[in-house]
Amino acid sequence: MKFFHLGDLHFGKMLHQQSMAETDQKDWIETFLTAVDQYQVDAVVIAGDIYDRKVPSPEAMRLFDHLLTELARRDRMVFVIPGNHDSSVRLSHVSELLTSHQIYIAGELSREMMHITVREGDQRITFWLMPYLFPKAVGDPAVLDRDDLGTYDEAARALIAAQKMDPTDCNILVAHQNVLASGAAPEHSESETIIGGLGEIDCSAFDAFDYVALGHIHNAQKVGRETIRYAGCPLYYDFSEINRSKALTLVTVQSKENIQIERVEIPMPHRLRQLSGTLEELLSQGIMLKDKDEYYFQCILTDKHVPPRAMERLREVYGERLLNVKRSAEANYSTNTPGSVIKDASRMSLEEQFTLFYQSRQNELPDGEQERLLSRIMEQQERRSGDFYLDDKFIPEKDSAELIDLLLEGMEDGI
Ligand SMILES: [Mn+2]
Repeated sequence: MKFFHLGDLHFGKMLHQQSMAETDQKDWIETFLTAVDQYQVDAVVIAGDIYDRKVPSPEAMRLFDHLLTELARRDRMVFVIPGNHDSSVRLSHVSELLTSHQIYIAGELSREMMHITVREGDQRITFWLMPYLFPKAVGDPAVLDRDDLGTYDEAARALIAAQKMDPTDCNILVAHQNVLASGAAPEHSESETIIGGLGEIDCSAFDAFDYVALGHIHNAQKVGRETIRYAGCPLYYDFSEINRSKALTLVTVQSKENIQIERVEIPMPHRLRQLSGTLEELLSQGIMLKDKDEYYFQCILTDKHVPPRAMERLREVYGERLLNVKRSAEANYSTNTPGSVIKDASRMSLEEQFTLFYQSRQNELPDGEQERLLSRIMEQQERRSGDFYLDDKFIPEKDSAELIDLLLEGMEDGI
């Protein structure tokens, strides 16, 4: 059996101010479907972060609708789990009905992981769908009912140990977590929302699986062994990804012992290009460029003093494809390059953690208005209970992401 392993689609993602939903993401789906036909895959695995937001935009929902419809029309199986950006309840809406089309979407965590067995001759291949997890959710009375699961690693191991797996099956896990090989952190990209040291699970937790289809880290890579892999995000979601090649991960299961992995390159709707120079240099370079339509641009200004209307003047030459203008002093500034990973976020205040997450998601610091909104949302959430754990222990990876979503929605709604 053959399948494409995808992750981190982030439908609805904005690249700077540009929405990708009706441009690159829409085009990517068509290219991807062509690859599905060409490679005759039996299934498509999507390892979380289908959407960029827990409350996706209508455009983003239309994309996922279209992708699933087209895969069902082609009679392909689809396995989906929610990532930390997705709402498990919204993502798995009507999922039971979809199983009749061989579309399997895991929803909220449960003691028994959703799993689907496919027979190929004598070989049984079982897909285990593990929704994005954190210790408190796994310890919940509705899941394992334990209060001794302190770390993500313990939680993942406990949940896996509770599954009735047949070791003669070819067992494939689909997960969306921060997975490391003996303490070595995977290579990060700046379009992720990850703070180093948080949510780590060692890859040995997955020893029982023959292939692990991971999402969460946006750079495609293996973790430890060849058969534990991050698919990486399919499109360029940050200018730091300029030099990465984007490709699909094609997995061929010959047998439990023989799993082949190939990288399949498909055309990108646009590539990213970063240019640097003084405003005058960038303007004349822009006039000379012939293939501007193939790129999205970021310009780094090296002028000592940034000339007035720099963005506007550059846009006259580069058009809407120019997404961002930075001063060179800010160009190397980043919050989560591997060298500057923040190790102990648990000692930070909620506001500090939020600021870090906001920076890594939005590429800028929250302003006064956003901070004011944050405290208002926190006040409201503290009065409620259920969705949030702010009253008890703040879970940075989960709660900051949710707060940012709430904040962004709040800004869009004009509250
Ligand atoms: Mn992601």
